[in-house]
Amino acid sequence: MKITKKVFKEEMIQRLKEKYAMDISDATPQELFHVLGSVVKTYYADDWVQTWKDYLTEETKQVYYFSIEFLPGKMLKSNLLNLGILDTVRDGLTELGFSLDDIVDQEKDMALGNGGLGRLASCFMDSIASCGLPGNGNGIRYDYGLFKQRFVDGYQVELPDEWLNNGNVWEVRKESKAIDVRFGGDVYMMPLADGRLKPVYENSRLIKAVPYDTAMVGYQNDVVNTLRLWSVEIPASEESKYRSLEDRRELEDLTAVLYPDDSNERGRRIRLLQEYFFVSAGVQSIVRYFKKLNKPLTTMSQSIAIHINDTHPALCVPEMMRILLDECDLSWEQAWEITVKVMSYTNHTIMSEALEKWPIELMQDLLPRMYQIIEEIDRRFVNQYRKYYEADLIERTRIIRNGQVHMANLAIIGSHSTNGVAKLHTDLLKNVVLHDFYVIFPGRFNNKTNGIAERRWLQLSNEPLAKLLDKTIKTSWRQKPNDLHLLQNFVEDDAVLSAIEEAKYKNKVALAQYIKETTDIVVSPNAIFDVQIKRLHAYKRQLLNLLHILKLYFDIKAKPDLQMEPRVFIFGAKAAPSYSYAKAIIKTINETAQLINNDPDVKDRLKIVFLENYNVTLAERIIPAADVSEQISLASKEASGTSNMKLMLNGAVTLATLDGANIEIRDAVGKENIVIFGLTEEEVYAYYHAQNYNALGIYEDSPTIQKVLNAFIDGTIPNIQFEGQEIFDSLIKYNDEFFVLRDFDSYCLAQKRIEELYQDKRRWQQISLINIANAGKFSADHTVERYAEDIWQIEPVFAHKELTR
Ligand code: NTF
Repeated sequence: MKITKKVFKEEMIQRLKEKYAMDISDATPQELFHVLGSVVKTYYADDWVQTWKDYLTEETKQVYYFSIEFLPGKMLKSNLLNLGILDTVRDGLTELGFSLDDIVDQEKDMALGNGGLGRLASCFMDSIASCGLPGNGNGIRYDYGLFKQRFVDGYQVELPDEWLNNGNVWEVRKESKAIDVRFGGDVYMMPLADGRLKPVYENSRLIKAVPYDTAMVGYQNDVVNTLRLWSVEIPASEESKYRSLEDRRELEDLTAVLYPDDSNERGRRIRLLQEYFFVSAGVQSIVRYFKKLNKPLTTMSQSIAIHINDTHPALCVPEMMRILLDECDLSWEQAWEITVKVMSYTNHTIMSEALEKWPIELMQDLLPRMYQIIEEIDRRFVNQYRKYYEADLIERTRIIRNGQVHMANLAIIGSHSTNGVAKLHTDLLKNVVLHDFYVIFPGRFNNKTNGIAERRWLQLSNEPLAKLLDKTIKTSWRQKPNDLHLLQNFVEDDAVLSAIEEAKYKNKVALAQYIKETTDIVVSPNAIFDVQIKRLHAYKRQLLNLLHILKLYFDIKAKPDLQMEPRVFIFGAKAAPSYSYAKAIIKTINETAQLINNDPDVKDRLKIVFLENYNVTLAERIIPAADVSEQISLASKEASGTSNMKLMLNGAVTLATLDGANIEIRDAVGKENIVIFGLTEEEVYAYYHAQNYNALGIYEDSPTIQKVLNAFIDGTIPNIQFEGQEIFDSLIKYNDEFFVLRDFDSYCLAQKRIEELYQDKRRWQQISLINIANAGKFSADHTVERYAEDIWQIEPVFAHKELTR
């Protein structure tokens, strides 16, 4: 259907009248947003239904991406872009007297995730649909998303994110597709007359999982996939069991909140139940769908792939086994073969505190049948492999060990593929972290370097650059991100180089205005915008950035007329509410900002801006305006990173350690077009092996480091008596776990190099251009295509469509 401006305007006027009984001229932006959302929904409704039908009638193999987090951000503009009606709608609204951007502001940022893991899941959803791949998301519809962050006296304060307050126009509640999920009580196996065993449940509870579906609209290709998020309800049949209000509350709270830790696992009952809840609902509904196809269960892997995004959905393995054994009467061997073929797993971190483990008692208590099945998987694993490998190796890889269920072990043993998210990360999995598994299952390990949805991170968020690209290299890059390469031909073209700089400048002006409005800090768009945006975590080393800022500050204090390129250091970061060290760093950065921003001696050479409530929407504002991309984790610790890719795509120059995907970015742009510093992963491991890292020694040998660190405890930075000491101790008393001091000098030199490059204007413009031109490689479109081919064995649907048309 061709949507013209005229049709669109009429529809808006009519629907607004129907819904709010008013003329459009009287509508508020909120009302307009809701009406616009429902109009947009009608534009993809037919394709959504058709996509479902096509998958069913053509028996297309589909992937289900199970993730406990999705971080889509706002969806209005993305849907308009993908439907190909962004300009039509924008112009139509203008003619009606409204601005699309004001309406966009009304949408709540959907933040059902913490950081990289959840955002990756959402970039994948966009790319899977846009590549015409048959794939769906499966997750939890939390009533409250990731907390809203406020700063009060420089401290992080967490407020609830009531994202559903005004309703959610994109979701469709599908009551008829609800699923019962069982937990708790006791289970024993009863022998039947024919010798089979059937589970009998006593005192277990049933809860109802109700799906809410959201359309994942493909980029101008008529494909509309589904993100299915489950919400808990009490089934009518169980009403009588929930007499007290507390009982009800406990249950209804199951899908109330997202756990706000991005790597620490809090051993909480609710969390384990959440995991089982969306896994069980998802897997049951998949099997129900598969049965509609009337094919033998043994062929399930030809129709279905299930992806386990990090370990949180690892219960997919025993849940699929349960269904095949208890409900479909397959033998263990048959069920196991199917399960392993269907499942695949991605590891997203090597931080050991994030490797999920659950106490046996808790699992037995909450999920007794799951535990029985896991025990049997474990028993068979040990039995099968102890013939071939030494006992120690089997002991280290088995699932149940030291009173705990090891979820990564379950995911690896129960699936046919385990992948890391960048080359270095995958190598570390193979050679260090999961080496024992690599010995047993070498063929299961593979790399899939992360990627980003270039539609959101360039087409939508950076219109000045996108328009310039259209003018310079035509528009094919919008379909094929690799065509950004064409820009490379303009690396000597002065007009294009300055135009890129102008686009950046425009974005910096816009960000400067936002900074003024939200923080009252005045920054000059002529300064270097130096950006570090990511969760606050010790290994990501926001502290290293801060130490360097303090060094610059003391340089200025020592030499008041010091010439330097003015800099604005921009931070965006949330700390897990229980992570007190991370919160101490936030407080310290905020106090340092107060000190430096208000010191007249600094004369605008330095500014620190810590923007509140970093989320997808804020990232969309910051990234297009960034000059420098800070990717400074300790080598080996950042599995991949994805903000590095987004910033590069927007022409920022990367200042990085050789960690995660930074290495692949360096390989893509060439080492002259990135600034690398710091220990390598080998050097880090050499310290671990020799156990000879000595932070105190580094401190004692360096007057600069002494000066900077003493500022934390001698009152130079005000109001951080407690936090300053905590940070100082982490470095000196506890020997600097992430080698911040070891990398400090190297980082300062790298920052100097950034300044020199920036001062050579043309050189900087060229580096910026080269980064944009080589960012296509990191499109999530390519990443999901590789998952599709190597892991999921699914094919784009156009192939079919072309044939049948
Ligand atoms: C994150 N992991 C990693 O820390 C990032 O390096 C990576 O880019 C993203 O995953 C996506 O792969 C997590 O968020 C978690 F939860 F695993 F800690």
